[in-house]
Amino acid sequence: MRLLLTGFGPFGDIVCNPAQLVVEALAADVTLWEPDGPHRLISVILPVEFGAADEHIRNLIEAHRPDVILMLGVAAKRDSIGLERIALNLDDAPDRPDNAGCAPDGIPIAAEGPLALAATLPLPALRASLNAAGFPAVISNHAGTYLCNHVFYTALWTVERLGLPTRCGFIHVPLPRDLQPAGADARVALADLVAAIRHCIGYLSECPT
Ligand code: PCA
Repeated sequence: MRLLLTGFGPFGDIVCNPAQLVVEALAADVTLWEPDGPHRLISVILPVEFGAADEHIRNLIEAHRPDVILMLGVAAKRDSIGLERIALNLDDAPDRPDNAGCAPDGIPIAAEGPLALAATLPLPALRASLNAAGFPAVISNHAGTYLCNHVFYTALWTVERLGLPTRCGFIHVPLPRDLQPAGADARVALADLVAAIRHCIGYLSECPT
């Protein structure tokens, strides 16, 4: 399996993005990416900038034509791992400028694209597998209207435009207790998130549809 795995860097009051830490931990896991093993990884930390992240994800898909795209971002207010079902063709963050100062106010992402696109991963089966392994995971109906939704939509639309068989999904991770002030009541630690996304990679590599 050729996997494109993305995370995001810091933004707003997220000084250290757990999505970035999870991607970096998995990229460094030599048991997953043995030189002669079956899996190839392209891992990238995207900037929290609408324009730059958009260009980056399109170029990566065109250059690498991965079998699976798994994109990660943090959703600090959630307490479970969220498997995103729908990407909206909408950037809407008038009060939340990105790291380049861009604050779109209800702008379509792709003028010629449909209003929404659905993840092409087997979400209910993936949720069941995560839950059976003890990870708190739910299906979330949409990924917001900020950067995570933007790259999710752009990836799905790019795959569709190019006619690729690539399966594509977005996962929001909660803020783990290690990245919160001492005493904060978070359900998961960073190591749990790394293990959960590792579980997803294993599941997707064994389950072709
Ligand atoms: N989370 C934000 C953008 C980057 C990230 O990690 C979001 O949910 O859109």
